[in-house]
Amino acid sequence: MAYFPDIPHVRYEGPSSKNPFAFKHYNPDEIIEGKSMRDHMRFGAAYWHVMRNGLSDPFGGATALMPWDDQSSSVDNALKRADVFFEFLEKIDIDYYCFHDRDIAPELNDLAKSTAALEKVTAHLKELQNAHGKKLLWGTACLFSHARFSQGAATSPSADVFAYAAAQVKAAMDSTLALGGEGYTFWGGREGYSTLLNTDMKRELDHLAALLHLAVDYAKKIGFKGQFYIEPKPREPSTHQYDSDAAACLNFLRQYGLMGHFKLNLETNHATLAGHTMLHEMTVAIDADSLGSVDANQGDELIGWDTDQFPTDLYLTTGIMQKVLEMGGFTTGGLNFDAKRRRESHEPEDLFHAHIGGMDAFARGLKAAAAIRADGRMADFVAKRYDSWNSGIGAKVEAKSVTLEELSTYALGNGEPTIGSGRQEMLENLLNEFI
Ligand code: XLS
Ligand code: NI
Ligand code: NI
Repeated sequence: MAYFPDIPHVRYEGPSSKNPFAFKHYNPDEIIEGKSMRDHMRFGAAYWHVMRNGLSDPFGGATALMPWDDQSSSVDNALKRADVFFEFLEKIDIDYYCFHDRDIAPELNDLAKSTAALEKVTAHLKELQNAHGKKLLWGTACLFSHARFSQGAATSPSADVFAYAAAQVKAAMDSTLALGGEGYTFWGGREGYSTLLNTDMKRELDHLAALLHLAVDYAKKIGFKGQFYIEPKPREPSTHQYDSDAAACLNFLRQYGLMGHFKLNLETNHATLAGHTMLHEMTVAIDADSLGSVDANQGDELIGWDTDQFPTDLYLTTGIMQKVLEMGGFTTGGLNFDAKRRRESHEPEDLFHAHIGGMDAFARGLKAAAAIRADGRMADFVAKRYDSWNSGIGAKVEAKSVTLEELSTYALGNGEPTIGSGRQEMLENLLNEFI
């Protein structure tokens, strides 16, 4: 272990610990609702943020110190980064990771060479996974950084660009399969438009669906059994991204016959960019039996960008874990920290503080969520609020055994309806009992 010499293995020391390199709340083996915290969370680290994000912003260059990285596009540099990453995973005690093809291996501006580099790094990652007992949550192809994708990848006006994107997806799927990846994600950063003046939206969406169908077919061919995900995001980088939110993604999947093949990978900051809360997005996905995985982060209300901050808001983590428990837990998915340090937090040890904070925040969220469920008052209130649907006229409507005329006759004979309070403030107070 050579790259973080001053950082110890991070362990659970309990809430009274003052050690900044210890978990105060995340106790991996603690059992909650019959399952260990480790298995509830299935934490993942994002290769792109941990290893490749120099922390530049639109006004300034990279600040992150990465003494192990010679900044070259050599395969050797890529292999070394993988070693650093696994030392990080080991010390922070995170079991899973996620990557883009071009995070782990260099873009060499030559498809054959880039693919060969990807294969080399993949073989090394496989050795590292075995040596450290780590697993791949999902892989993906970067179809948004290179200039060739500036006008889209699957939705490019150029069929040749589409083919190039398809080749990258094929290679990234091969690599994900080789690494036993439990999922494969499509995030359409450039799948959208800058202006409708030059855009044939119908045709572009047809092409996007075509690529996803091709990926599903290819998965069958190579025996990839992992879960496919679509990750919604409304904008940044493009003006409008087709996968703008959970509802839009689900509509797209239904329209193109892809519902059974894809679930959603929801990211908190993308929900807020879409003008929704994360809980709204999770509810929409769960109700359609389509919540797959979570990119865990949070945004900044004042900046309003996709700032990808580490999640520290306990209301947020409590809400997310309530939803995760409600759906019966993750199967292939997990909590992937798609989050970066602030530009000012440029030292390697900040990687640790950032992830420790996120893991502890989710541990507190999980405990609070389980306590709210055990208490039962919140669920009881909601159930009672809809009591009128359990019998009488409500039950008939739900059973679809009533006509509009019958409802009219019923209402005419029923007088002015009364309705109970929504009790929002009481419920907010109740929530606060657990935070
Ligand atoms: C960017 C996205 C991206 C995806 C993977 O905003 O969150 O990081 O998770 O391509
Ligand atoms: Ni993401
Ligand atoms: Ni994002």
